[in-house]
Amino acid sequence: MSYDTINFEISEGLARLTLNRPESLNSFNERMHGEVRDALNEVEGAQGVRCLLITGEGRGFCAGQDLGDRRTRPGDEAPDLGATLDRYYNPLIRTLRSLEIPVICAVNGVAAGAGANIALACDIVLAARSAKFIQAFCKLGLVPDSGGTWVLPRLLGYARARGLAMLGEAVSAEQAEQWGMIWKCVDDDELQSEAEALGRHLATQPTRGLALIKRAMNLASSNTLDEQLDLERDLQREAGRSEDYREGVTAFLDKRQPIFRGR
Ligand code: T3D
Repeated sequence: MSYDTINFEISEGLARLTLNRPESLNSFNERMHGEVRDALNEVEGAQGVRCLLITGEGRGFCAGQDLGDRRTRPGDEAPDLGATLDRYYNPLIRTLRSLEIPVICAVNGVAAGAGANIALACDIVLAARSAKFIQAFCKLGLVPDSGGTWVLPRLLGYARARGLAMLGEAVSAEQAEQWGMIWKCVDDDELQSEAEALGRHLATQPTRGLALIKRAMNLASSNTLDEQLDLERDLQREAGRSEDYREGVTAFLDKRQPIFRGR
């Protein structure tokens, strides 16, 4: 299927989704929401997709909502932004968090507004050294959305989360790495090759086990220790029944590299 606002391909177990409206820093219009939704449906439905890599075309990763679609004239009724969250952004974040494969985000440039929080919803975030993260919402009188008010305090603590949300200051990729907001900051010209290598690696790993790790991490911040211990027991029971676990142990004992099939 060909798209206007994204590039999307799947090969060797790795799905690559590139936001492609560089003239507006890959901001989201309705068409792009629809195309991203289609691509993610394909990822969810396809056999053998074992990792998803998201990045942006051009000098930005994503500047959030396309504000060109939000221009109003005096007398116009206020738009219902809650409806767009319900319809587009919230399902997107829920899908990224619940996909049963690792999702890598390669933040190639500025990530602002919902663009920043879409990146932070991914499992492993790499960012180019020149990239920055901006909670731009406050500059428009809005609230961080796409999970921003949930993820920022968890990653950074309330002091930094409040500061970023209320001031809208840019956080450089280096600062983001130092603060534990992202996995890694890499040189600009190495971002795509590092992200690709990571994606290829993850696409050969025990996909079922990685999905269970993701589930455990998703629940960790709302569970008590007792609940999390019970969850780990249940997930470990499930992981222990996978073919990949058997292969991992056998390969270790045979002193050879494991061949994981993702089952
Ligand atoms: O509305 C709802 O449905 C609710 C949901 C909201 C979710 C949200 O994401 S709200 C937040 C929306 N995003 C923003 O407020 C960010 C707006 N953009 C910026 O602040 C700046 O562009 C950046 C800090 C991201 C980058 O600055 P800079 O100086 O590197 O680039 P620039 O010159 O501002 O932008 C380059 C072009 O992209 C420019 O177009 P031009 O002049 O070359 O024709 C600019 O207008 C365009 N652009 C950037 N961001 C957006 C955009 N066009 C439409 N929408 C954008 N969000």
